[in-house]
Amino acid sequence: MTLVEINFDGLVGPSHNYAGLSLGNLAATAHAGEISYPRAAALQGLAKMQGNMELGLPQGFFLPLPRPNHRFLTQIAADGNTDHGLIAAAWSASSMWTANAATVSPGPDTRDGRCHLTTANLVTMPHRYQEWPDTARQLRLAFADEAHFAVHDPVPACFGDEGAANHMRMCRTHGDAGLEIFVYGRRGGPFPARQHEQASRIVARAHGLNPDAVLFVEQNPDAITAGAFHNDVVAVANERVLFTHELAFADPEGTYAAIREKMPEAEIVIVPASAVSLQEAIRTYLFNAQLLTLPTGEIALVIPMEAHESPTVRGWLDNMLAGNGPIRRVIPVDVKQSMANGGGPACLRLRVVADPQAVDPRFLLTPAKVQTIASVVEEWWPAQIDPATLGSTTLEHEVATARLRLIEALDLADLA
Ligand code: SUG
Repeated sequence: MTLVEINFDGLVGPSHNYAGLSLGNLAATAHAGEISYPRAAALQGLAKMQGNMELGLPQGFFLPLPRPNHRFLTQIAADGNTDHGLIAAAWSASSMWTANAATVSPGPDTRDGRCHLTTANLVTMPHRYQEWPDTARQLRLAFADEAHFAVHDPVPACFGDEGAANHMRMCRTHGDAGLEIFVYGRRGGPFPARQHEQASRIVARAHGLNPDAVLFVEQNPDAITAGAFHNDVVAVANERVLFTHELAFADPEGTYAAIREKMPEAEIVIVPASAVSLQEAIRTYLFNAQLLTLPTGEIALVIPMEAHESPTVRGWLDNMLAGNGPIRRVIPVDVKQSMANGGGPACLRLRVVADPQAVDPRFLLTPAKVQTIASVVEEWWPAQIDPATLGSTTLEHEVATARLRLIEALDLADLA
């Protein structure tokens, strides 16, 4: 059995829009009310997946969830007088950010040797809370093989859980036992702390993690206040490398020391605020990057174009590459449509360490499937959406038909 890291990206749904629903997510709030381009958004996401696949990395995907979500509209007793923001919630394509779909503990870390996934409850925001039942259904299909996987329902809704976006794993190689680092928020000025400590602790217990190979770390409240609504906006880890902003954690020195104690070979790459301010890091999503081990063993950072285009960030990265640190390559990608809603390259993927043979092959990307998905998107995805039109029956027909065409093309009628 070969355990490898598979990145499962969320295909951007046909209802992708800018409704401005996420308080504390500065990009989403800034773009509220603008016209979105779902077709371009989906093609950008697909190009990112294709790029990573062409680097020789296994790539998976998840389908967009059914929108508008009639189950949610019924639950909120929507009628003609319902607030437009709540109606818009039922149309949100937010499941594209699969880093929030679940928290994943690979088999080498767990008591029973299976890969455990806990579906995130996403209770803090209504448009995200509606995701989990359909997400759990999709996870149970993709990871149906119970000899290898255990998919859990969410933790109780009194504890906010936003999944892998607040979870980092460090290890020698992906297939070795790792150190799992759970980052929670306590305070965040005017913004909610979306990941609760107790949710993280429940997930760690439910996954059967070794208590000696787990850390619980508080996120810096100033980072939340500055717009880092998830830890993955200010830090990312891969194998022995942690790439972090100096202001990511409430107690940075204590956090680094605890990591080094448990994993002496850890390499911590810290970007000081004097080089890149927290504001610039959050504006450009430098840390919302995919930190990947290429088949050559080289570690690469897949960053959003916004980071590449920032002279400050670019200057820091160029210096880093000129030195002899562990990150040897920087690859910029254009995911601007997702970025305008506060979702960078890292938000768009869920990392699962597993044997690809154990995964339902319908969720694994191939060059042929890239073509299939691209042609469905080009033919059926709306070119643009004005969020004021969410709720219209014409748009509903367009969005539902588009998703159905994709389901047919990918032989995933189980998710219809
Ligand atoms: O939950 N944006 C998402 C972005 C999620 C990013 N994920 C990670 N950091 N892993 C969110 O805030 C915007 C939707 C809107 O406003 O219409 C939104 O939900």
